Amino acid sequence: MKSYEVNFDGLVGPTHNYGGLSYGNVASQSNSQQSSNPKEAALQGLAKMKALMEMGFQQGVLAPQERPDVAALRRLGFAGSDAQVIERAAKDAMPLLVASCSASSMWVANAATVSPSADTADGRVHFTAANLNCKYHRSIEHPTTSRVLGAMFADQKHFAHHAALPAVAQFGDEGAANHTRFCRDYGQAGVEFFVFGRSAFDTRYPAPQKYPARQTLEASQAVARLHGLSGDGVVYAQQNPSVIDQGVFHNDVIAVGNGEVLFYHEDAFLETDKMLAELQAKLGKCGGNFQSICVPRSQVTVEDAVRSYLFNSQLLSRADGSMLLIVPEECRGNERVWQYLQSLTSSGGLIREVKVFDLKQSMQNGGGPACLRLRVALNQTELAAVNPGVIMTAPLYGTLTQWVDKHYRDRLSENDLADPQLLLECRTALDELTQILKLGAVYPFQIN
Ligand code: SUG
Repeated sequence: MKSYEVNFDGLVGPTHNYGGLSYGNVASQSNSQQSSNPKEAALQGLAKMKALMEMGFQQGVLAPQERPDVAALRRLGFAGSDAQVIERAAKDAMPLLVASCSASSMWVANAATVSPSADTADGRVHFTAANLNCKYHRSIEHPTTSRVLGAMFADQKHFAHHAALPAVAQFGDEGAANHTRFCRDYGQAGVEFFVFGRSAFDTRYPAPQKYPARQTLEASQAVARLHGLSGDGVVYAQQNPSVIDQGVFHNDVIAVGNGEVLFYHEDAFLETDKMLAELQAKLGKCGGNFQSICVPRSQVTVEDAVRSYLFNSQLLSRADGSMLLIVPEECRGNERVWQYLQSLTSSGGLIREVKVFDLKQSMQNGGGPACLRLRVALNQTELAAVNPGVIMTAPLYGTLTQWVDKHYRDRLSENDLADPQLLLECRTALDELTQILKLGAVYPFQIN
């Protein structure tokens, strides 16, 4: 049976703004307080989805969340009507209002960890929503994420959903951004590669000094257990703490893998040789031939990687067996990175082509092409069981661009977040969206 890697991209929500909320994420901090353009952000994301669909890849869409999150503000003690909750938060605790308005759910690489059915003990596709426990504005995503994923992958014969891990730093989990799957074919058992930043319970592992390590070893292990993965099908590796301190807040800022290939920076991991040998041995047992492409620091520095998001690219397998890299425009703007990419594609290796996308609105908050997508490997039967409303088609692209044009503002600054009208605009837009994507009631305002 044929199998596919389906990319589900996060649709940027109407409150996209630059809140400076992510300590340790260089772009988020340096663009704090700039005014944003939510309409442009959403259209840039949709253009990428359309382009991939037109190239013949399976493409889906993942809905944004209800923001401002009034219920979250109520939990923090703000009371009254919805408009009063927003006004009071704006007056007394603006940072909390900003956090409750973040459109950060667009970075769906952090929505969940997904294990394909070929890897799991019960032969179903498993999803664990990420608790995103490291940042308050992201920790409020998982309940809605779970409902949206449940509405997209509803058939329990094929899909199993797990609630987010306990909401404490010891189980900090950032989802697929720290998870890669290697395989010979998407439908065959593969090796799931979990990268963590620190251990919560074992002091032998080093930790970064400056910025937080968001993912713990214990969280990765719990996800592997929940999904019923076999020991032979899992490899754990530690991120180099010094790159976290240089702004690599997720592993997908310094490495990307697909199929049998890992594309990574020389400084990305600790004990790299041991890790590569384990990946090779375990993928070998699955009939695969593990290959790695190491980008040397002499050609691309960690700073270049963080600024250009070279590794936050989508590494896609084409029908002829070659690979394509989807990179953000910022890669073209960095001379060393661009030179490296030219030599990579002309060397006769596996990666033959680079395609560049303008995702500036998302990039300014530290979200590149890979952050914007959640990969779900599915066989034909499973793909047929996915809610068809979320699979990208030319008509759906048309409907969604019109929907964005109708509902989104083209300028948003911090003061606008205090406007209770924004909440009404968002709810109207999202209510229509759930009908377009045939999701049913998934948002708090639709349920309560
Ligand atoms: O969690 N930025 C996100 C970016 C997530 C990128 N995802 C992956 N690498 N997979 C984060 O730091 C910034 C929001 C703000 O500052 O307004 C933010 O949440």
